[in-house]
Amino acid sequence: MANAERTFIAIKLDGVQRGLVGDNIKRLEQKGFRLVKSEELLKQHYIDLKDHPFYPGLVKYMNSGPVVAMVWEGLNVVQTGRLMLGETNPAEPKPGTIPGDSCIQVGRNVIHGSDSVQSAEKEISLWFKPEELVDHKSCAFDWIDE
Ligand code: DAT
Ligand code: MG
Repeated sequence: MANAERTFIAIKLDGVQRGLVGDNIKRLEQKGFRLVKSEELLKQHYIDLKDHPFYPGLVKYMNSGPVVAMVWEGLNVVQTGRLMLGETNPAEPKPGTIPGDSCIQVGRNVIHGSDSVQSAEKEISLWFKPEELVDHKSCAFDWIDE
């Protein structure tokens, strides 16, 4: 590919603390730079669906480009995250949910969230080494949680 120079970019702790992660990524996307980091873990990630006819297509699609993998934390984050993510199938849209507002195809539903605390634990350990997960207290914590 032409213009394939690459750089490493990290949003630093003050950017994280100040809630500027999304805005900084948005600026790079808007400029037209391409996100490169790719993970080859998708077969394993979706292994429970291996008997479904859509499994090979799902893995192929998920492996065809970079994925932004994150771990988020907070009160009831698994269940509330799933509510924000809405139905798996965006043909049954719930306006206000992420897929409900951004997609039309079940196989192109933009965002994944673990469906239980147990699968979250499994998925987090598949995608990240324990030492990559930094325990820190956000400066906003006391204004959000108690
Ligand atoms: P979820 O992602 O809501 O946990 P899932 O685990 O059943 O749902 O499915 C995982 C992904 O597989 C889903 O995000 C998109 C794809 N998928 C599910 N059902 C599908 C179908 N009937 N046809 C094509 N892709 C499907
Ligand atoms: Mg699932």
